[in-house]
Amino acid sequence: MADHLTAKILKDHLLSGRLEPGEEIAIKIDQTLTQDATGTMAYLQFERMGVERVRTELSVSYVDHNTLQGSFENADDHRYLQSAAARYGVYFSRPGNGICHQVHLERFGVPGKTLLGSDSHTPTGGGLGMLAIGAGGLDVAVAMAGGPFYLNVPEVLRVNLVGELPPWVGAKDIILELLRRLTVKGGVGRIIEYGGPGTTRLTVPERATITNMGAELGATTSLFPSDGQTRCFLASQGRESCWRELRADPGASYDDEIILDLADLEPLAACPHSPDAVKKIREIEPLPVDQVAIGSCTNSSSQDLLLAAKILEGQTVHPRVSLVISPGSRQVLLMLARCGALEQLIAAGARILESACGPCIGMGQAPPSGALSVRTFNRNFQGRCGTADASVFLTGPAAAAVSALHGRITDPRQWGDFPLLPEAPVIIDDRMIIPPPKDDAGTKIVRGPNIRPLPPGGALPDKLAVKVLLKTGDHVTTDQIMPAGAKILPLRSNIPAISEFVFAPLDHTFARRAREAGSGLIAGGENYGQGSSREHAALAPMYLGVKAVLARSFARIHHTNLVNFGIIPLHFESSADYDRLAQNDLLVMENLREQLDRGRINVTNETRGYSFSATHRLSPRQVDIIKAGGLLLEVRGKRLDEGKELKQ
Ligand code: MIC
Ligand code: SF4
Repeated sequence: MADHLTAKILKDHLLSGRLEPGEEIAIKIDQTLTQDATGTMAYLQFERMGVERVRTELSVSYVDHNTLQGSFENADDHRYLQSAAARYGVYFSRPGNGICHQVHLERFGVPGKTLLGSDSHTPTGGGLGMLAIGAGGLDVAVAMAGGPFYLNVPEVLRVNLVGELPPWVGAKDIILELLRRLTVKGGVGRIIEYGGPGTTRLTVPERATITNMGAELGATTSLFPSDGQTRCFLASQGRESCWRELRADPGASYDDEIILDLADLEPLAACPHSPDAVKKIREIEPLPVDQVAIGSCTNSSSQDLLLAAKILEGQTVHPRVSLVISPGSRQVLLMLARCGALEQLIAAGARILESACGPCIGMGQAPPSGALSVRTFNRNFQGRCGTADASVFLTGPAAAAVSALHGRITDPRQWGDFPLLPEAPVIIDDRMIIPPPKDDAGTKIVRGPNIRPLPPGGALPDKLAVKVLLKTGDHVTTDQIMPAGAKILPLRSNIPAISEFVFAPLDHTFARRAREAGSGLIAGGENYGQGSSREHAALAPMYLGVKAVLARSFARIHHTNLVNFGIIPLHFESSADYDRLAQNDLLVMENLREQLDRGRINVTNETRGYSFSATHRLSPRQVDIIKAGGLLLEVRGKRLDEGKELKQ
């Protein structure tokens, strides 16, 4: 039978279940990655499992998000992560070494392997032909302990790339065009597999820009074949021996297919406040620009930054614009320094930031009030940049650099003929990656005062009588449920403290009201919980007493995170049921355990005097997790593998 690439990798890693769309399967995870903002919690959970060393082929702990050290919290977490990595056999990428996805692509990714990461942009690795999936920290902790990763078999959408990109049109425009066509929920329940003649000229960093932003489509992951481009990239990283050819069999059939003619594309931008609000740049120019930010895990490769440097060479950033640049990795920064591009950027007035997430997650560089910021990033949700009334436009690096010069959003084609770019010098430098010692050699784990114990969950009661604490619209992001930014991110390992900010961007009274109510329910619209993988968007509401979320539909990672922390994700059966419900209504669900087994839950709205049915999309395994009060409680006493007991 002719298999697509997704089927080949899934078959190689299948532990249980059938490869039929919608079926729950368990797969073996070869590699894991964590980053500091989700990692501290993931290693605290891993510690609870009582496993001596990680059981993956490779696990890496990155520090790239919480790098502003305004006080002791982030530095304490970094020290905890470094000691936990040494203790449990994990590579540690030190602060300043770069953004997890860029460094993983450069130094660790291997075609055909599975990668599970506690960050929603883990699919960046699909640019190398890996099956790379984002998940909550607890799922990654289980994978580090040798446990399987469960997922519902997604449909596979083939994107057939044909034709050739015109000058000044890049990888970012390809993924923005897909976002325009498919929207932020177009990829939900799907893996996007790229193929066709248009793929062959795309380099691995370009492919990684595209697979990175598959997360914005809501896709489980995205992947490219492993071909000559892949080999060439791995060779440039001194890792050609990891290469193997991987492609779909001729004649493989897909659940759906779209054709994208690259020749038809032109420079695009995602307009505020959603990555799918895509327009042609020439239709929105010449809006005045206050800030330009080049970097993030989407567009910070040497190729991207060499292009920006060439555009800026010998010129000066417009007086109104603050231009900030965060190279994706220390290797990229070293390379810019060696070939002179760094000097060009500095001379043009760029403010060079460290190789980290930085402004992408609101860690500094918040734009001024009411400002317009052009960013090469992947998310432009309102307020994520740190300024509630700022407008963020997402573009490729060429449009960003040209806009920084003009002080207005500008189609990069106005710059002139596409410049000849210098060859990037080869630099391989792993000195900021600390390999784990052969054994734990008595490593002591160091915990600062910011690291608080995990809050306990509790077994599911048989009756719930809960108030609707909040009713939201569609596409609520995890940035809205559990905001990030320089003030809140340092509290990621302190759930009591961070829970004060739950839903703060939507309703700053939420935490107080939830505490007063003691327990409650959230009513959501479509695609509830899109965006970040942060399990804090489930863990902190759980801490505040949220027992269930009743929504029209959910984003994949958040749905799993809710289950993992014992919050029941329920679906409205009809839009009329969603419309009738109001904040503060009292909802009662009886015989909950039995009703969960049946898949349909009768809900009585005591306040308004009517009943309706809700459903769920939980597997029997997930129903058991919910009944136990969450995954950590459910795995207690269970054998994960090789007869090793998991401790609670
Ligand atoms: C993001 O881009 O939103 C983050 C910050 O990288 C998150 C992870 C987190 O919240 O720590 C993600 O994408 O998963
Ligand atoms: Fe970091 Fe931004 Fe990428 Fe998230 S999207 S990993 S915050 S660079």
